[in-house]
Amino acid sequence: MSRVVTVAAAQLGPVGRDEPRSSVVARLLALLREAAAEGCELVVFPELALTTFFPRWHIEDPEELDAFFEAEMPGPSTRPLFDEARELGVGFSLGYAELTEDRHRYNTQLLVAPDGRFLAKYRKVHVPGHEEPEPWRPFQHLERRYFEPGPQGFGTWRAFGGVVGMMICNDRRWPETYRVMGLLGVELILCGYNTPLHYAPDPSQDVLQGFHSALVMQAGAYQNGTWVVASAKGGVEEGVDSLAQSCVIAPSGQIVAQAYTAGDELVVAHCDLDWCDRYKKTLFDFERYRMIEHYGPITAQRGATPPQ
Ligand code: CDT
Repeated sequence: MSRVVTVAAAQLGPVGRDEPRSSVVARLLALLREAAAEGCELVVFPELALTTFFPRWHIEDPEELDAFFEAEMPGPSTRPLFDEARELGVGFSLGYAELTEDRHRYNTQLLVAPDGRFLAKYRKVHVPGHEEPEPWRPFQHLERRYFEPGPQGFGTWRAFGGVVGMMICNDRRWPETYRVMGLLGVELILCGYNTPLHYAPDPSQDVLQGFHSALVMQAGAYQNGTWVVASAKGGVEEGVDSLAQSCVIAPSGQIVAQAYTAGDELVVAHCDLDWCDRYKKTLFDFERYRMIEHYGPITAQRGATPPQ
């Protein structure tokens, strides 16, 4: 039986600070319908897909902040997406700001089956940026103020005929993200991101944003023998330019499809999950070749300890 999954990274262009959920959901629905028409079984939307990237502001009014979060999923404004996806028989993965009943806040990504069943929830582990406002920056990156790290860590789930994992934006820069999922047998990693092109602590990285994003995901895919589907919210959002370049990466590490705009765009690829074993059962046969007796520091310490 073939294990080809047709996937789409459903890239979004900018979402305005005042853009209502209904307008964003209408954009998601348009991408979903286009994906269904192209035979996609799975559509991957970006990180925090329902709103503007609000961590760029110091929001002091708790009500204003809450308005960027979803206390219910699906809620009244997102239900049409769930209904339409089930109707079309298309699964999807959606990033959003989650406010739990006991008021914990997570940067979250959901996985929903083509029949509408809830399959999995992932909460971002690597939360970047800063906790306190830093007025010297042209814009803030206050993710660490607004989100707790996901306490459940990484996971993989049987879905779409294979083993699926999720990561969110900054997670993609850390090799541990891929390796943990690799050790859980991952074959298809779904990732949403919002990556500003300007990195205030070291602007020399600005021109390298596209290179670094591709570099880490291509390496992670290859070293773990997995597909990666990466979906951006790109373009100039509220004056801040963000990386587009949504893409699909094969277990060979090659980019097999990539966005060519910074707006709403579907990036479709046919992912043969059996291709993963070419890497998982050869060069990266973990059971045979990993040398875990030498990897202790990876989980025993957080920071580097150079020699005296
Ligand atoms: N959303 C997100 O995680 N963005 C970060 C920006 C860099 S850290 C301020 C990223 O890794 O792309």
